[in-house]
Amino acid sequence: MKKNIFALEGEPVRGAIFDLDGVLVDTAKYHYLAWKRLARELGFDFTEENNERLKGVSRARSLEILLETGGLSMDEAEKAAAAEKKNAWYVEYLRGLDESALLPGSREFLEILRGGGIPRGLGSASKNAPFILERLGISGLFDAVIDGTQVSRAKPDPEVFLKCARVLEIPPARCVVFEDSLAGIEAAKTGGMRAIAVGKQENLPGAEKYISSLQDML
Ligand code: B16
Ligand code: MG
Repeated sequence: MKKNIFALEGEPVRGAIFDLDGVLVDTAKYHYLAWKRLARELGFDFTEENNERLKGVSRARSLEILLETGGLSMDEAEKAAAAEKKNAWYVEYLRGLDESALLPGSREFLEILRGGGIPRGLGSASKNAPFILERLGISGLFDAVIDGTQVSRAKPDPEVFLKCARVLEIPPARCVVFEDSLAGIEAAKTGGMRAIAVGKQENLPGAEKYISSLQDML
């Protein structure tokens, strides 16, 4: 393995934490199909541009943004039912997911880290994360998986990444987080971690390094 695979200045990184959607896999299109279907049922159109606001955001908050877009309101029980309906459609779409949905370099980079003795964690807002990892055939490459069912505060709160670092038994300052959302970059930094952004600097200010996919880490 290369000496400093992360190519970051300062203290050597001892652990890597990955966001799921947008970093390891592109499930945004399935989220979009399901939200669009819900919007259609509610009587309005939800565009791809509208969908950008949902990336990295929790399911409950995503629904609020969708309702805002359509100029609608719901009580708590209606919201719970609508979110459940969207999720059932989303999970149905996920059944078509397989290894080919992995973003470039994902498996290879995880394997390089494993070979180099660098522990790997997952820190995702998605409550479907374990199922998605299973479908992608990469569950076995992680030492810790923290998902939306294990946190009470969504990104940009650092809870998901701090819990992950704790399970990996690595101090936050020695972990690097790979993220594609602004909320996620903020969460990593608030948690005292290093952040590598998958995306462009103008959209994701504040990271230490920018890559277009994990392929750039190979
Ligand atoms: P679920 P990440 C996030 O995953 C997605 O980016 C976001 O669009 C989604 O609303 C959220 O998970 C919740 O997902 O409905 O499956 O619980 O980027 O944090 O891996
Ligand atoms: Mg993401």
